[in-house]
Amino acid sequence: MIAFAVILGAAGNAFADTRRISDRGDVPGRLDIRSATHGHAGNRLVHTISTWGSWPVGLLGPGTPNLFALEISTDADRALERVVLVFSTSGRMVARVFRVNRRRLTFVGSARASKPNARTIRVVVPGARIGAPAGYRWNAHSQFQAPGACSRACVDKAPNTGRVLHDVTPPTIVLTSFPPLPLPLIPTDVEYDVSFRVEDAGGAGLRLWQLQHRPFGTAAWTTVASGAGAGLKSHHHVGMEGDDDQFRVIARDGSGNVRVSPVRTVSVPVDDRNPALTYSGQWALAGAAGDFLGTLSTSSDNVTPAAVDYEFSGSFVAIVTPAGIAWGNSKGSVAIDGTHVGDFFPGQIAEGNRRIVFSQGGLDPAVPHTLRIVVADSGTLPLDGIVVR
Ligand SMILES: [Ca+2]
Ligand SMILES: [Ca+2]
Ligand SMILES: [Ca+2]
Repeated sequence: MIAFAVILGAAGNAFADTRRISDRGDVPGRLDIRSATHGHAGNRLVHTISTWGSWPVGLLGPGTPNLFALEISTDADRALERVVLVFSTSGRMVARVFRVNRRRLTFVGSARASKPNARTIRVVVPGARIGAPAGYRWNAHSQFQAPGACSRACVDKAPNTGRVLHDVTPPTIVLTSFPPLPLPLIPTDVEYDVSFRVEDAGGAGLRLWQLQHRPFGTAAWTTVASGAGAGLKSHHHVGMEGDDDQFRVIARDGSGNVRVSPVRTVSVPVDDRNPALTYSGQWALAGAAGDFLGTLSTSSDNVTPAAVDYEFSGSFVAIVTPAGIAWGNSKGSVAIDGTHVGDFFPGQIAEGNRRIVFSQGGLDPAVPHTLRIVVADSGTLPLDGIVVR
């Protein structure tokens, strides 16, 4: 069905990283290449090839050896894995994708071809047609035959030697020290480390990563750390009690592909020993290395009964305690603005690290609120900190 032979190149792989390939007027005939481009929209690969002179669609008709081609190497060696032939039939541009095996072509499927102007072809190839690589190396090819200088076919390539990289895959970002949403990370101190891993696939390499920060509830991001290399990164953040820090990571590869990570929120509690908390009744101060700031207030006084009050502004408030069985049947009774909103039972939560044991959202952030926790049952009630957002 394809009535012509393709003069396949044996070019090596160049490491150029340009989106546009320029080529001189270096070959006789009407298909002398002037430039070629690559780009991608999602997994659709977009290529153009432009000539120095104009030519009619019918010049590339079946039964002629005249055509354009994309020669594609999807792995590390020099051999081609795919070739996309662009020619015309019945006055329409068509593109056909072939698998190349020792210079034998096997039809894979069609691609979309058009002729946006008198000198240019444009091809849109689904990435799956060439094996969905993260990146590939390619060159443009034209061949033209006519009596005279091109009686034995004139072949032009861009670039004339080697191939150019088309990296179609943005870097990957793994937020290694950030827990999954929706629970916020609760650090043990107002200073803490965040870490993440950035890697690139597709051949262009990681060019830039940026760790960005903003206070919860604000719009603008500030870059707090950046660098050029791939790998595991760590950043030491210095915050304050009551901060809600949001972080994200942006990574760009050498071809301009960009990835933006999900946003992670780190909530620094207001400590149980913060002067803004007022205690009544009998409270003791304990605490170990695992507690926020090493402090933990406890009370068994359900007779008086003991209580703690905290005024805050925000739409969300949460109570942080170490979970575990050490607290017996203790019950904390929670009121906001004088209304009982629920209870928490620290002794019924499986042993583990400190965590949010009670939370309430949907509050009006425009007005101040009062949180009151009352020791409401026998056992020892622990309080490590309070989170407000
Ligand atoms: Ca040329
Ligand atoms: Ca890439
Ligand atoms: Ca504490």
